[in-house]
Amino acid sequence: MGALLNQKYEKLFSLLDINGDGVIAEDDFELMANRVLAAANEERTAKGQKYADAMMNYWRALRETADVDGDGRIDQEEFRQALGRVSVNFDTLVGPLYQAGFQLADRDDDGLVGKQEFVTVLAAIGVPATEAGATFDGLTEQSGQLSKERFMTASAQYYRNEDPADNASHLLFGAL
Ligand SMILES: [Ca+2]
Ligand SMILES: [Ca+2]
Repeated sequence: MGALLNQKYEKLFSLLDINGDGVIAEDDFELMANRVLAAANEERTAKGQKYADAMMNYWRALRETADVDGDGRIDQEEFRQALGRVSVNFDTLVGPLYQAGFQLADRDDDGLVGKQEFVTVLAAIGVPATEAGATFDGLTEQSGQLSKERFMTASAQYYRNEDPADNASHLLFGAL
């Protein structure tokens, strides 16, 4: 595995292990969903429910692929090995989570997310606000509006690593 992809996977692992106990488990996903929904003020909306569902679906897919011994916990090495397999099916397994996340951030549903909306959601999953702001500027080339298409391209790039030159996508979750 390339060094860059490895760094990105380590970054993802550290964010997903939101309670910091060294393994990824269902409680991390519950905590993350709750934080994001609270930050977006969508705790009791259809949009919020869609996001929470997408997050649990992602967790189930990850568990099925990664949790070889079936104890419900995924350590860093299991995560690294499984993510490549999950990411092959980005559109069906991972994509829906990012779509739901984008919709959550897109308060007025016009298909565009502003910087503050973006930073709010990323800060809720543990990305420092300054790094999230820099990521937003990179993804949007300073245009101030992030389109759903650009966000989905960047999130797929983050996992698939098909275009090493797409620097903005590598920084999707902050500095590596
Ligand atoms: Ca954990
Ligand atoms: Ca919008």
